[in-house]
Amino acid sequence: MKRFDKPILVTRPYLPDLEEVKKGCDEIWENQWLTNNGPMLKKFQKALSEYLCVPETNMALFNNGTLALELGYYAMGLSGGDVITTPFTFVATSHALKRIGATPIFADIDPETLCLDPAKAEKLITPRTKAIVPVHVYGNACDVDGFERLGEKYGVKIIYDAAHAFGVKPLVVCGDMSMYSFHPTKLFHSCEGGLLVFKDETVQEKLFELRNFAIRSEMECVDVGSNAKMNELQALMGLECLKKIDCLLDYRQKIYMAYKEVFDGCDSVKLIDKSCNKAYVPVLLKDFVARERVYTELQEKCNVFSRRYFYPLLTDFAPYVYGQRCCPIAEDLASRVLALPTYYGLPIEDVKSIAENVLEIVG
Ligand code: T4K
Repeated sequence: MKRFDKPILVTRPYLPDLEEVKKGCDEIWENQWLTNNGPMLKKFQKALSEYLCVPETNMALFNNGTLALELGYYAMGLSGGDVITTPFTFVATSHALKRIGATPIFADIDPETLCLDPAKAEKLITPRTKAIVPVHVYGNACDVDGFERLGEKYGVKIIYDAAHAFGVKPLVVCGDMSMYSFHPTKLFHSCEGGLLVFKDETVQEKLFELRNFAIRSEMECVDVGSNAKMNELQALMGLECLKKIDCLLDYRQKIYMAYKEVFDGCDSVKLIDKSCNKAYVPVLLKDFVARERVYTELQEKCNVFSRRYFYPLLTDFAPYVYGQRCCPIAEDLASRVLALPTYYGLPIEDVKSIAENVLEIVG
């Protein structure tokens, strides 16, 4: 079994060319403008609009994905209502609902995509339901047609947590709103950051106000807003990373293919192959015991730090225990899943060795 000299972490952020970043810093220093809708933010917004093919009127940038979600949910009027969502996600999906006074109701996931199952969600719709929040988990596409039908049939909003789905162009314009996280653990980042893309452009003004305390003018504060503005250094980092987005996406595909080559035909390690952007490389092990063994031995024997995304399930965490045992598929998959290292620059030879180590551990 190969032991790496230096630890291999589940992910490392892409760091753009420092000289280019310094040039951008010169511009920021020149402007003496550091945050509050500055020129670098406007440049970043324009570049994203071109890359995503979404008009600038239908997007808003934030200082992180969690606040983007929180203010997006709030602007869509979800406070005080029930919102059907998945327990198989990062805590932020549901925390942001709770923080605006909405109640997450958990429905089970599709065993193939690991995303919320529209049929399971439909069974939980009641007159209190204001929205459904599916998550394109790992960059796996949700059943967007299925959710669109539910949105039309029941008049509920469909808001995607697309934190993992940057670079998947067909998913950009679906539902009423989508949120992208630009955290450094994502394949594309702006140090920290979040983006909302929305169908109804009239929401933009509300979001711009909400991210700036809901201050409309020197004399007017119109709601209980937050401080969720992306600053100029974040925008610069985002701009520089966006220049390399095609390479970042290509490299993830190469890593994925290297894992696939080793795991192909193996019954005890099943690569989840639904991800459109290969943002993560999750595998399913035979059972909980096998997963825990791989997780521990990779660390102890190989110096490889995989992660159990997403275990425990949200419904095992204190704020959401009321949803425990409603989602048997999610419970089963969370107990067997393991995300293996993937990031730009991880040598392909190392990927093969990690995969071979995993096979050796499972025997
Ligand atoms: N919705 C979903 C579905 C999400 O997955 C997330 C975030 C959100 C919403 C919220 O978006 P943000 O508000 O974050 O924009 C990480 C991230 O903190 C979190 O952004 C992410 N999801 C979640 C899945 O993973 P941890 O606790 O695993 O992060 P941490 O610090 O343990 O880092 C993971 C690995 O990356 C470590 O091995 C170290 C390495 N790393 C990390 C950072 C930050 C680096 O090498 N350099 C770095 O700068 O939560």
